[in-house]
Amino acid sequence: MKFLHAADLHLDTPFLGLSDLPGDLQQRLIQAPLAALHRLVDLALDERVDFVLLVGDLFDSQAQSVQAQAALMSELERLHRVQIPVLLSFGNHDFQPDLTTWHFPANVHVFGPQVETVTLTTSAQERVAVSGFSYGQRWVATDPTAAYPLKTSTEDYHVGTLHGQVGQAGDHYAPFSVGELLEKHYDYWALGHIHQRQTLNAQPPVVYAGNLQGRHRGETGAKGALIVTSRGDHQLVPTFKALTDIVWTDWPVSLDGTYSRASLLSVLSDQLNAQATHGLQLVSLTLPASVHLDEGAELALTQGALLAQLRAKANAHWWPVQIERAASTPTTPQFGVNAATWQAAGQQVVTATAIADLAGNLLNEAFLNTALLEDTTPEQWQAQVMRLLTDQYHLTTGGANHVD
Ligand SMILES: [Mn+2]
Repeated sequence: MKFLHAADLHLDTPFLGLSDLPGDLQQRLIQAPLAALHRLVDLALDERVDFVLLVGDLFDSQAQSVQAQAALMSELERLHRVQIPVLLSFGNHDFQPDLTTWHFPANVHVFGPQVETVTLTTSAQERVAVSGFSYGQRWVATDPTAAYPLKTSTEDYHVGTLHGQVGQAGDHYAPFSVGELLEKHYDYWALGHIHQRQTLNAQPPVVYAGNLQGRHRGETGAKGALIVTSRGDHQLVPTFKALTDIVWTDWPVSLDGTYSRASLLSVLSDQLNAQATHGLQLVSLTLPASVHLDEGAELALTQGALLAQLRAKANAHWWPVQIERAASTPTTPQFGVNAATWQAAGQQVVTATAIADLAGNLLNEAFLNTALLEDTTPEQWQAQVMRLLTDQYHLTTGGANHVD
């Protein structure tokens, strides 16, 4: 059997912080999630999959644009026409208190707020059970694993779908442990929520498909979906398929010697022209700490003129989002705390719960709500807060750990 595992489509994603982008690139980017969805359906048709799993966060928010809704419906209809079932759930971004307002094509099963199991028969006459649930509210703070049934002997395969992340009861995104998932004896766990594609267990696979389209410079690299195929030994094996040609890239530039504004500009644009030859790369450049810039180049870098001039040289395949210089590694602590102590303090103070408590009623503000709904792990929150602190107060910790 063969199925498609995708998650975190975020069809209405706002792509914050790109107001400087030229109009045509901005339009391409705004259309990118819908274009990726169209390619996803193309892929399902080409691969003749037995079914499609969409594991939460189809939309960026609880209320959607008519355009995104219509696009999703018409893409699901394409699958309906060839009788490919779709099993989908809503996640923390697009949680739905009332599923009765949705009218999907007949090939679509929407998981309800309680874990339920659907049984399908593949083209090879295998029986496949698929279990999952949707978010009915913004947070699911209990471990959902107990509600998933064990695999039974009447099924050839059992697939779990789960939008959440590893954590403890009280965490906001359906906290689970990999061990608990494995105890269900499923053949595959299709995860959503974390936007970075990753494998939590190799066999049976417990896998995040990642999101369909990177939405900001923190979501780098190829994005797409997984085609999962059964092998002769009954194991299920996921294969990544890229579905977007607009990719965010971190680029540590290699530079050597001394540069004027003009020579720096030409070496950067030459290297970008050579490196980015297809699709569109939204590039965050980092100059090495050791590079020597003359006065004019230094001023152009710090005041933004260098970025503006590089943007003027951009072609259809690359766009510089920002240019930074790598922080030089300090050799002596400036405030008498070592890196390990600093990290330990951060872990205690900066927790998802603490941040949610601090936010309180501010969660009613849409923009803050969106920021908090970002799929940020406690480690990422810690890194971000600690980085802000170090930047703000020019703190250093002896350089043992680069916070990134
Ligand atoms: Mn998401």
